[in-house]
Amino acid sequence: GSRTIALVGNPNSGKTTLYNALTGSSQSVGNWPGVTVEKKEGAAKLGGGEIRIIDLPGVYSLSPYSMEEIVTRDCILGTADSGRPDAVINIVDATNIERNLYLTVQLLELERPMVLALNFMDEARKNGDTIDTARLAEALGVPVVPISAKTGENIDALLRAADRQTRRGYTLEPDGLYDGMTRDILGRIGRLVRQPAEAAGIPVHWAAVKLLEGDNVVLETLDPDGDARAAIEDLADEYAASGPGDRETLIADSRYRYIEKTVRDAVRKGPARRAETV
Ligand code: GDP
Ligand code: MG
Ligand code: K
Repeated sequence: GSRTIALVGNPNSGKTTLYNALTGSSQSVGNWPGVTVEKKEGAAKLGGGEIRIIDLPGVYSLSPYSMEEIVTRDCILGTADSGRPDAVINIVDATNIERNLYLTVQLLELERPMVLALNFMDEARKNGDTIDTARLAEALGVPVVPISAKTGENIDALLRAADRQTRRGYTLEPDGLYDGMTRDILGRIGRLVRQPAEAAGIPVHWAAVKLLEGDNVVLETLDPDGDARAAIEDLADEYAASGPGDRETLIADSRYRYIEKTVRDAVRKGPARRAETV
């Protein structure tokens, strides 16, 4: 069958512009089954064949607090009716890279094949920003393709990179994403839920992240037995006691530290933007 690529990004990251550039006029719009969030699907042409493109709702996070977030993560996991996409294009606003990468690292936690589309490169260049895309790609463990969805710059290269990713099957989360404590607790939760996660077709590592955050949708989907539930709660309590804030804040802080370091290493802002941020 034909391969499927899902577009995921923050609101206003240029998703619709990219979707239109990739699919031309062959788009169809409907609702996700059972929900009122809009779903768009179309086809992009590549080398005589077609790739199915799904445009997902704009999101900042993959928590279970909004229908947009649940639709997005269910689609990527393949637990929705649309079938599991073979790869994800994560579209990122290059002029707001640090904020946009918060969604990126949550997508990396899903360990699906992915390409980062660094959009608004025309604006970033005007601002005098320089972004070391090779370094960014190495830090994140996924290809990074600078584009401008508005002008069409590098869209073909993006589609080819995404097509290559569809043949990979998975992406490995970067080693440095979590501090040692977070990694240790995640490993211990993962061992408790390996079986139900595999049975539900949910990546064990991602399940552990969500359970540590206190995600009740994932907890009820996996429905671990009473002993495992109690053990997970004990681990979450141990984690919460290890630093300031609650479990969700601690894991978010770990992500933010990784993002700050990555941006520090790969991005140099132009003179105008440096003045803005002091
Ligand atoms: P969405 O909310 O992610 O679907 O974002 P849209 O595709 O609606 O884009 C938001 C705004 O950014 C629109 O005004 C687009 O024309 C503009 N835009 C999108 N991509 C680019 C780009 O690469 N460069 C510039 N300069 N503007 C862009
Ligand atoms: Mg849109
Ligand atoms: K605490």
